[in-house]
Amino acid sequence: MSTFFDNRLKQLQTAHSALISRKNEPVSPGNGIYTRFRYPIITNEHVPLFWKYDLNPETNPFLMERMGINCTFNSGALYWKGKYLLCVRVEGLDRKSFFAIAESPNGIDQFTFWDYPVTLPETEDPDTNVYDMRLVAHEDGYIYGQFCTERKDKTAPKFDLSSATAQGGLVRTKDLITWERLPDLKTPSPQQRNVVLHPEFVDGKYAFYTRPQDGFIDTGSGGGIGWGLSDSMNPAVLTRETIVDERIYHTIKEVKNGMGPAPVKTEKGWLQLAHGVRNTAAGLRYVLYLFLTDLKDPSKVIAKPGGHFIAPEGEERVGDVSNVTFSNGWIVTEKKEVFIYYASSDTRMHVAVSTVDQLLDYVLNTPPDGLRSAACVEQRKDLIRRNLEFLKK
Ligand code: M1P
Repeated sequence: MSTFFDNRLKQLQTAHSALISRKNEPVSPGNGIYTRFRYPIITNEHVPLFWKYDLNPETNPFLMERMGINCTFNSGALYWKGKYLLCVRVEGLDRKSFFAIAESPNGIDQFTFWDYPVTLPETEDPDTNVYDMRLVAHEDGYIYGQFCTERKDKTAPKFDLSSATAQGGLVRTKDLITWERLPDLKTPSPQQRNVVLHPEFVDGKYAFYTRPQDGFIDTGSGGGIGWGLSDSMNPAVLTRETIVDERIYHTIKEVKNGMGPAPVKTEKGWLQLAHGVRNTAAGLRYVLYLFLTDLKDPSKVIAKPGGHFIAPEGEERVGDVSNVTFSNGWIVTEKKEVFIYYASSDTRMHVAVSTVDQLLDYVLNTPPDGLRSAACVEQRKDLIRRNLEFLKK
């Protein structure tokens, strides 16, 4: 091995190990709803060196990257065999995404990737791109993955190389190594993204949150987050979609919204994490919001705080698609801590930590969106009045 190659390899290894072993730090005092952490938990620099470099000095004397990684984001999450697992959307420099499992002993740092990415079987209509896997341990005993499968729109004119179609891809596994591909979810809508399987049977059926959309980007007549029931997972077919959480003018979810991870069951209802999108002069802004649905009927909203729950802050605001926070994974521990995994600007992964009690307090006691400036200022005046009276005592 040449001295040059040897030195460069050592430098790369030292930097990589320092990054993987770096301790994360809570950012205080925070907002009392959750605690953010100082460092992103997974970036493109976290992937193993042997995914990017040819480590043989004879075939790669300059030790250059042969297959770089662009970003690591939108990750499904699962607590499994005592480890915090993320199913990360990894995007190569070639713009194709694939899935890879990274694990951590504590959920906030030391995330390391398993040696190989996920081998995802294809259907007879191969996916061009796959992304945003939700991992759901269903009560039927399988771990299901729901992801977006994107293919070129075959009906588009020849010169149009951008039009695509999005559908709900489905896989299942028992060991997170061997995956069985199921037919794509069938729904009444032309396209689907942000499909999420509810973890329990509802009326003896598999229940899905959907996001009906007319086009690849625009939801068009798709009114918000949808809901439907299927007799089976193979194939999963929804003959009817109803709207659970609608898009509303001049709110954080005016342009579109979509379910995040599968909901968390609590004594007061199902905690639901979703993203809402609005348009601005600088492009779309994606924020996260939280709401609660009924324990018996998870499609019935029973508490809906106004405004966003998490929005991009500081460095999170900038990336490949700036001004975006997106979440498709969270983990609840036996101690009822909640690890919320979110990506910023389609570039890197972060964690925010809360508890079931804090999140229930948030959803049950945050005023709903007043929908008009005058109503919102009255809500705030009420808070101010109560505080000033309390402080006088
Ligand atoms: O670029 C922001 C997000 O855009 C899409 O989400 P939605 O379907 O709600 O618009 C997805 O491509 C998502 O991966 C991406 O983070």
